[in-house]
Amino acid sequence: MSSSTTIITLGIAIAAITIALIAVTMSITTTSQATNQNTLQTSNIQHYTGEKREFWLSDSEIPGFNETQMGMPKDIYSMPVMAVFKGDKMVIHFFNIEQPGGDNHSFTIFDKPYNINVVVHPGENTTMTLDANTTGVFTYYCTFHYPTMRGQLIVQPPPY
Ligand SMILES: [Cu+2]
Repeated sequence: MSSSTTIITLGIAIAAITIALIAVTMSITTTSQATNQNTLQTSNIQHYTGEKREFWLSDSEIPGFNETQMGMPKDIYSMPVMAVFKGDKMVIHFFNIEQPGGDNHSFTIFDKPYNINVVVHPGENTTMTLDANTTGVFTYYCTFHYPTMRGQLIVQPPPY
């Protein structure tokens, strides 16, 4: 092999190695771009951020209920269940629809972590807000008309 042939062969070999290196580098770049894209897509998934949910609640009574015979009040809530998702902000409008001189009613939750106790007089109403930040089933009740006047607040896990 002459020295010029050796140089040419060496040159070709060096060129081939360079091209191979460039190809490998490009493929690494491409892979990392794909990884970045995947990361981006994952972080783009929407998580439930909660909604404002409004409720209109009042006192009511069980028709034909004999308080003396039953040994408990005839009073109940107009809604025995309120269901929301964790992350929701509840707005509860609570009405006492008694005639003047009638009973007081309360909306009370002492099941932790919720802590609320509001009394409304006959003919009056109030609006409460409650951040549903803990899942579970929680009892709401009227302190004046237990055990009939009560309901369940259901806070479900977020839908997505
Ligand atoms: Cu009551």
